[in-house]
Amino acid sequence: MSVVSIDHQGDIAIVTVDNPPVNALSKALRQGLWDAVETLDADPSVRAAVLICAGRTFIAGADVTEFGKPPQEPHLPDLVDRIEGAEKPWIAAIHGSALGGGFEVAMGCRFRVALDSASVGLPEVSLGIVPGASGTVRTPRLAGVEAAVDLVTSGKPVRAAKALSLGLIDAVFAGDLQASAVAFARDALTRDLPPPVSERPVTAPDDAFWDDRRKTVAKAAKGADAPLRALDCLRKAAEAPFAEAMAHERQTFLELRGSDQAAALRHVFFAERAAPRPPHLRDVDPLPLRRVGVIGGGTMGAGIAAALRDAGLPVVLVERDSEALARGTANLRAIFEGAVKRGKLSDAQAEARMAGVTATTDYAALADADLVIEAVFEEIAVKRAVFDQLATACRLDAVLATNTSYLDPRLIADGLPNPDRFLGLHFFSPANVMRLLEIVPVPQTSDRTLATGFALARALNKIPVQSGICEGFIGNRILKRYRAGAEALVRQGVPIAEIDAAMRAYGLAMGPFEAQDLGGLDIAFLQREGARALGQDVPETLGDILVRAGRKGQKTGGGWYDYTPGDRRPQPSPMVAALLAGRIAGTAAMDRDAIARHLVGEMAAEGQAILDEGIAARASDIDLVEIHGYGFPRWRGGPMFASAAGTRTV
Ligand code: T1G
Ligand code: NAD
Repeated sequence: MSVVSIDHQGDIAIVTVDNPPVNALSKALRQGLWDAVETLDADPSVRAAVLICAGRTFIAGADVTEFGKPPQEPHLPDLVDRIEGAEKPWIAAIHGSALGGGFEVAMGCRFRVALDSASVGLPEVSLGIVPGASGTVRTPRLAGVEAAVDLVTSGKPVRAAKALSLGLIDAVFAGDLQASAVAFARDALTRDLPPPVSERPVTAPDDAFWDDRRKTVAKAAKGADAPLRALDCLRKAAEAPFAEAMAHERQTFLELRGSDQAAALRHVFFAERAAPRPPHLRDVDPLPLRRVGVIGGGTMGAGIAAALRDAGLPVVLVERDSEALARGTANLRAIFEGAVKRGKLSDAQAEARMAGVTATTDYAALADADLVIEAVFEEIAVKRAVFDQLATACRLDAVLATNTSYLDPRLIADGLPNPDRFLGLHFFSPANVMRLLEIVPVPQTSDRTLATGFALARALNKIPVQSGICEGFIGNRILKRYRAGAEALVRQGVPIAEIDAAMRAYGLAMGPFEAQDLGGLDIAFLQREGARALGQDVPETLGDILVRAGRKGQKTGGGWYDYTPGDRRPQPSPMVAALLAGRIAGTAAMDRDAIARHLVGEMAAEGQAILDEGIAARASDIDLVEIHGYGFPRWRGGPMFASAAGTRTV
């Protein structure tokens, strides 16, 4: 089957690309398009060409699977130039997403038209590279430099209407795209054609513009190289001749394509596509999700309910009594009001979110729920009582889930009728923001129940990772090892502030001690105390000493650091030094790279143990947990990838 075919509607040629699943620009496709230009240039009956794609989307970019291999001719920038130089004008007809090389091919066309549901973008920086086929050089010539900077350095696509307003496309249609594109072509031929995109003028902003953008792009990039390199390419495009700017872009693209950051980001790209589709569930139909119950309107329950409402799912929010229900409802409303304040939601949308919530203390309201997620106190007796009520209130086929962080979900399943419909669904706080969802089956969990957990993740745009049962599952177990490793360095005399600074320099939003002060030292302390109460041997940690001294973090004015009221900046604490004096062996100097390498190695060592025990299915799943649950820098690939690659650089 040819990936490119040519039909005719009178004097308009229809060039159709068909390269499933996303029409990626493989070598065969690039060659097919090159040949199509040659064929149509030689056909006197053809006056214009419409480039359209079969399947779910326009060309979604270069073929990422080819990235690890030497580039093969025809190279994409040459193909884009060949299309632009065709004797007959080409019109790109876009549906789905025209991304990366796909949009670059469209910019080689004389015109671009799109369905109103389509989007266009240049996501290359999310793969650690810059556009490599004129994206940084043609985009400013269509949309102007300012819009091009936003599009290229963010990597975020824009919808058709916005693309039209920016000048990235020339028309937006509803309905039959091909027919509309052919009519557009015929109409365009009745007038003088605009110049090819490469010949259109671009206005160069002043130095102040570039200085300002460098600051904002660097801040958003958080250590990733590609966005700033893309900014340099865009400045070249604004200030240098087209050919010189193209050469600069190509050189930058080839350099970054072989970089550690690009390798790490490609690893994450494929990991994010493997995790949501475990092979053993490929042919298993999930339970349809039409109505979801949430038990508990506290920190997690409100966040989970918000995530469900954001996905358009009706929610039944159940609390233990009317006062708690009022608090829970207020928690949920506060989340949407915050979104309105940030401009993410309109007032009407926030109201619609709340209108889809049935708030009640009556479990009978769950009679038609397809799924119920429990998020009540982290106490097994409380949870068991809740599931006793769910067992009678819910349909026998309703999926029942616990959001517990540390309790063994088997302790709940064992007392439950139809335990095949039970599993753990471990959300991360804030549950309507963090994309990670640890899916924890118990031995009785059926494949259909498990498939429903993965279907929920898809519906909520979450990254699902299946976890076996151990203390803390995957993420919190690695967090415990990471924190123990950091405390061990403190005991060796490495300053607390140095450790935090090292992990921030590595790319984390904050270091292990700052993070505990923000979240509260008492959460983990209570978990350790609970284990000790059950007779487990849990050695004292430095954190225990601080909590016992009343230092629970920012919420008590001090934890690992001191805080002056109203100022969240951490300050080294003489009190902490005194409290820990007997446990710190002098002072130890350790450079920040070594600190980061050591602590990432500790995470990876625990990850390897998790793999060896079969708690996680693959190392890349562990990387996803750290990236999407704990803010591990994406451009490092995750602790497993970074540690394996760590023989190169940290
Ligand atoms: N190359 C190869 N395979 C790809 C691919 C790509 N660019 N994009 C997706 N796939 C595969 C994916 O692995 C999965 O395979 C299947 O398609 C469905 O993907 C020169 C150099 C297009 C919005 O970064 O954003 O162009 O697991 O589950 O949710 O400047 O895929 O089924 O076997 O994501 O409907 C720039 C990346 C490349 C686009 C569709 N382009 N893809 O989302 O499906 S760099 C991108 C996406 C570039 C030029 C540079 C999404 C999508 P499998 P999916 P989806
Ligand atoms: P929380 O104290 O904020 O909220 C618990 C809620 O449960 C309260 O509103 C309480 O009124 C309600 N509740 C108690 N008994 C109930 C009953 N019988 N029926 C209905 N509602 C009842 O606690 P949280 O932080 O939201 O944690 C809830 C669960 O989520 C725990 O199992 C916790 O381990 C887990 N979890 C917490 C986090 C986190 O960061 N806080 C992250 C992941 C998972």
